Amino acid sequence: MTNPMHTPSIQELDSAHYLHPFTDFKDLSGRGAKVVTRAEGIYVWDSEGHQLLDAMSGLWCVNVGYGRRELAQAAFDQMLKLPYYNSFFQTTNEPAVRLAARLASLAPKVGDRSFNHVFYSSSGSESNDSNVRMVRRYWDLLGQPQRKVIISRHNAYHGSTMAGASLGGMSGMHAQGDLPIPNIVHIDQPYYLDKRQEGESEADFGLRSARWLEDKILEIGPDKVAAFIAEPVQGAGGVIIPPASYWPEIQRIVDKYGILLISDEVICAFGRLGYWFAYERFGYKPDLVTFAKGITSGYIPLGGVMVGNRVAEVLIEKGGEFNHGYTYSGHPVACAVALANLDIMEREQLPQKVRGELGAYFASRYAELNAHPLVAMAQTCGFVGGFVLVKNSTTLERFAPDLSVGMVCRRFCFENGLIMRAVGDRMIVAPPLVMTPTDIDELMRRIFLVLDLTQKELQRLGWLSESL
Ligand code: PXG
Repeated sequence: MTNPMHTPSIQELDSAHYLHPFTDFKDLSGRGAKVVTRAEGIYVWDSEGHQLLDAMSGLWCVNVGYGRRELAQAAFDQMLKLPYYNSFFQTTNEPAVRLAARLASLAPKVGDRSFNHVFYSSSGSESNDSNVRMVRRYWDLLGQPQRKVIISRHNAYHGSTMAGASLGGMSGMHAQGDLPIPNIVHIDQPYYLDKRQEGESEADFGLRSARWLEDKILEIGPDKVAAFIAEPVQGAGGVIIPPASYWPEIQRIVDKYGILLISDEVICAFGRLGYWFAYERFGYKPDLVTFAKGITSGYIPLGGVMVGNRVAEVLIEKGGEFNHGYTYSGHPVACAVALANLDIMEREQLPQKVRGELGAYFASRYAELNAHPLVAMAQTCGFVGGFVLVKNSTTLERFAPDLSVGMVCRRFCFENGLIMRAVGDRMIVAPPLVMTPTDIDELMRRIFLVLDLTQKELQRLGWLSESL
């Protein structure tokens, strides 16, 4: 099972041939990648036998946990029956059809915004490219081709393709690719800790930050704006949970100007926030919903867009041929795995658990982190959580960004059997939805341990006073 002798040769081949995503290739090649060899439940193991509690569910995706034989069986059976066929030339396949119907039945109907159609891809990035194509086509078909601009938010993550990275608001990505592509603009994110004014309540901040959308629409000209895209809770940007007043005000604004609302739920759907789709948690009415990751719990790539009736009716009734699609749109094996994954989630009532007692237990245990002198604003929303590492938890004094305190903390995580992500000075988690209360206790024990070690290290480095 574990063969420590093997690790250096894998690492050598890795650095000789494998260019990793979002990685400084030379730096990694110097230190050697951690070789992850197996996983079960909420734990992964590396090639040296270390066990790590995976509080990131892989990359926000392994919602039902690792080692689910049913998902392997579904893939095996489907591969033998029909491993692949396309849906381009007036053909279809049963898993893709069944999954589309199942998704339509799971998506809550809100007014005229019901969801009866699905467009498939293999990833969140591709799905957001499809969104750009559908949004543009929609306005063209309605005789408003000048409506081209899609508004997004700084620090958003919408993928890594040209359109996905442009929709995203990551400055590092824009800088390397001459992005964004034309007609994509950004407003600020609703991050209370960073953007609040002196004495401003969270509720007031929620309204003010939503109105940055209205300001931008008026600046561009309302007749030129096609859509607004946002994650219900910003994930890769650091688990930025918006104030409760934010989404209702966004809804008022998109309705006032008639622009389309795209909810990018690649992270937030499929139980992550306690609902099948996250817009239900916040009560807004999107026209398009991006999904990926949790649809198959990451066991096999699959993504897509839930297309609401407002858009679908125009594309179907007026559109003629839609010149867009992927080889793997509606891949039968991926769709069969997704169906089996939804079966597990339904049978084990994972969304209900996350929005019920289990989510409440996680929220209350996680909030205990606020008592730690290094921590501020520890908060969860469903099964995502984040806090800020601060110099002083009373005054909320921050560390200088160039100290990379998050990376110091993350090093202790790895050394102490915990996978927790650092985003600047924020530490974030998105644990598998199958965590039991005992697992949550173990997660908290490990987080407190790494915080104590981080505190000692920051004091040793002289970045933190000894008196805390
Ligand atoms: N939208 C959102 C909201 C995402 O979180 C994508 C789109 C793109 O999905 P694909 O399947 O094309 O990767 C994502 C992906 C991180 C991290 O560092 C997050 C993602 C991907 C890679 C890294 O937290 N989210």
